[in-house]
Amino acid sequence: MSDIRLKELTLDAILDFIEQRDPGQTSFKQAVHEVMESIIPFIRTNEKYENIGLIERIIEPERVIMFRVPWEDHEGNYRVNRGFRVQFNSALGPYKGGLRFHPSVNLSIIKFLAFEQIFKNSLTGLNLGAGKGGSDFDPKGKTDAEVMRFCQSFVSELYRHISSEKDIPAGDIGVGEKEIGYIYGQYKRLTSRFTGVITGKGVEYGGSTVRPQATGFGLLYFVEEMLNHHEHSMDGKSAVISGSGNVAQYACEKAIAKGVKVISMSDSNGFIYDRDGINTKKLDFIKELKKERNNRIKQYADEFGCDYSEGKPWELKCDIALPCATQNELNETDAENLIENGVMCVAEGANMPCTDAAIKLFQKSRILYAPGKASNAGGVAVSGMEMSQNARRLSWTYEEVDNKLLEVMKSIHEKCVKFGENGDDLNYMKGANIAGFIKVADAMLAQGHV
Ligand code: NDP
Ligand code: 2IT
Repeated sequence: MSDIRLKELTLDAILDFIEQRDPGQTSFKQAVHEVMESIIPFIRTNEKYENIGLIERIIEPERVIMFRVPWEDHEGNYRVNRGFRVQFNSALGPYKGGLRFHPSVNLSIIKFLAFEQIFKNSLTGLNLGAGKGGSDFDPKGKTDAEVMRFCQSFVSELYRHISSEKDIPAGDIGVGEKEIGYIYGQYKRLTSRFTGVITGKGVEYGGSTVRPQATGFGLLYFVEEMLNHHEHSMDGKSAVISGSGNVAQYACEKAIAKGVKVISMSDSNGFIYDRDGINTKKLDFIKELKKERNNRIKQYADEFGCDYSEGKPWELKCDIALPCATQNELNETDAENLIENGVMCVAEGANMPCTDAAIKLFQKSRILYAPGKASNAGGVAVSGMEMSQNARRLSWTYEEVDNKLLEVMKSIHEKCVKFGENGDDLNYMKGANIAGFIKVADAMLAQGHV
């Protein structure tokens, strides 16, 4: 155990190396696998990245923080959850990435998310390092008072590890504007500082316009770039969106605005199938519904009289599929169904929603496939803009931020095109990985063996 070394620059050797040091971290291994598949051939043809321990360093977090989060439920029972913050890479800037509250959270999941964030944040072109955190706390079934007490306890430990210059968390699954408010309030109480230490804040206390919309809108801006690049358009296409949370809602809003007919949204119980398409009014119903964390998407079917089924929506026929819920929600069988039904574009709003086998199938079938680290980078990009506004104590207008977001998504698409060339094909995964890697690797090289 004391002297485990990476023996050679191959995918198997890297995955073995991880398994020996951190047995059973399957999600983390999956994320590393996805990136290294493109990076290894690239390093082999670029000598400056070889033999300097770069791979060993890039897959090892700079710091892992795990802590106890004690809190009291509404019946007066003592409860204990586990908190995490993985500060993965600061070559490009302060650690940046969301916090996830979900019962499935463990170290492997937080490491996979923080690892993906390295390349995503690099692609935005902003100076953002990468981190991720969260807890195995389940906000479902909890009262607001319980969630607030939990957040306060969580921050009572986290606050000493973060600052506007060092590590700036944000939201993710289970952490929306309400939780961000509680987290920020407690940080301020403990430090007496009103700084931009967290993003996704309400606009009235330092948040940025367009941050709630940013990931979903950015996803659709990216899809439009992909389609236009391949001489297709959005107008008149049909789409299936999984999830009905922050990312899914604003993906749906922008899709409708672009003339796309969205026929499905979902939650962890099931999905609705609305043959007429979700319109703005019906989407407003979903937004209202999801403000209460225990409501279910089935209530949409009850309200509007459309179909509802348990399970996942990938058997529905559509032109565009946008997985916006969680990791590994779209597997090989789902990919087969989508392809059989004539899907032309699959773009990830969630982090790592497609399994490796599903991705391979899309690529083999020449379906336009966009990896999350490129297509969902709009959220963290606008978080970066929130940090700039906070540092300069000013606020940009909705139009200013929206235009900047569009420019970032266009530039990420350009980078994917530049580095994703694959014979007569375009591999967005390869393009995103290599473009993201180069900037981080060069910064790491410049900063010495740290
Ligand atoms: P929310 O908590 O707002 O919504 C999550 C949605 O996904 C809900 O509809 C939820 O259903 C569903 N979901 C969660 N877990 C599962 C599961 N195990 N199986 C099926 N459905 C599930 O989170 P976000 O919209 O913020 O995040 C969604 C995805 O987008 C995540 O992968 C996140 O990492 C990623 N992302 C988020 C960004 C952001 O800015 N928020 C930025 C970039 C990526 P239910 O209510 O039933 O749990
Ligand atoms: O996965 C992600 O990029 C996020 N959850 C958003 C991170 C952020 O810092 O805005």
